[in-house]
Amino acid sequence: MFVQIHTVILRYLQMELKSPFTTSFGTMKTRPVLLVEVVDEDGVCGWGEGVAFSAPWYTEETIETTWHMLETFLIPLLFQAPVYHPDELRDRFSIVRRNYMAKAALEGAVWDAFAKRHGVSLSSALGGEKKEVKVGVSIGIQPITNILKRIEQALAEGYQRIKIKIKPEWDVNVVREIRHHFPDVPLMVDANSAYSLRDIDRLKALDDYELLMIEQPLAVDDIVDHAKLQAKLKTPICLDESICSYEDAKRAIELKSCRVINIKIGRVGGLTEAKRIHDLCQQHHIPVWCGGMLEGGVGRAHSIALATLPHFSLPGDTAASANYWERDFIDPEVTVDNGRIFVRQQIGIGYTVNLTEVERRIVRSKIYKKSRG
Ligand code: OSB
Ligand code: MG
Repeated sequence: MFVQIHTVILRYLQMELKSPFTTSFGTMKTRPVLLVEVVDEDGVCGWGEGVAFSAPWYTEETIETTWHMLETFLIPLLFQAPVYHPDELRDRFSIVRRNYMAKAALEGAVWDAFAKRHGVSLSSALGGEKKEVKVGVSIGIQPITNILKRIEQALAEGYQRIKIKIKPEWDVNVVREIRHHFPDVPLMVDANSAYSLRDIDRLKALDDYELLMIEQPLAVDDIVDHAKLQAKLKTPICLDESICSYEDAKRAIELKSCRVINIKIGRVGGLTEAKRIHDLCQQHHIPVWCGGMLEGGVGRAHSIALATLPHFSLPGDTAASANYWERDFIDPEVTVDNGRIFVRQQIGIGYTVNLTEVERRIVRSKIYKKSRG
């Protein structure tokens, strides 16, 4: 059995976040979403989501570069030949350097179509086993009283760990205050690369607060300095932005640049690569968890399916739809029950895309068709 895609539809949606999200880099109030729909010869559909933002602060990609890469290179490559297994796309797309979020968006849609053709859930197609996944929340930079309120609310909803964003001078003081109110809460921090080794004293001061991990403290491309820092910290370092491939993970593990890895489908170029990194980390006893990119429902569904793989042992960032949106564009919306998401067993991603909700937010869309012959 194979999937021959003959139509791809790209849709650019503008979503409004319920509350602004601030990281060490800046604030987001809206979230553009690139929805990718693929249709095969028998009319089977698959859905993927591009997770690049409108500006290149997290990685070099933006929603516009993603669109360009898909239109000019990746969709034509997909049309070129049938896909017997989505794992083949990693090689087929490798003639395009990097542009991982663009690749992941299209590959994810093919994975969904592939699972649907085989009559299985995306989770089983990937080899996932778990029937529920554990999740936490990521809380942006905001006045400390708001952070404390958000934590209280998240714990009441059962979320299994709290992550806060930090930046220089908004770190030890905030963590100390949180620990004062919540001495035992599973807590971690994410710096999105805001520090350098010159800040080592600030980072070492965080060692006193029983943090689960410090996510991406240093430069995106510097696993050498991360290794130096990890050697001086008790707290595990978790790499996010630095790990864009299996090779990156291999090098970081070898250099001891981190003790935990956050896997995001978009950042590593798709589900196939995410699974390879998962397997590598399993071999090396490096715990992994599934990161988030403030996704819409389709991206959220893909993350849930990935997190059912056995070595995803730590709670991920895939919170409920209602944590981000007044109304997500999938049915049902993603809900969290006592810090767990129950994995839907329907075929493919297990959620349906609500085209009425999609239409309300469309900025533009375009249909691409495979030429005959
Ligand atoms: O660094 O993990 C990150 C959001 C946008 C970009 C990068 C990151 C994040 C988050 C939130 O931390 C994750 C989520 O809730 O989806
Ligand atoms: Mg991060």
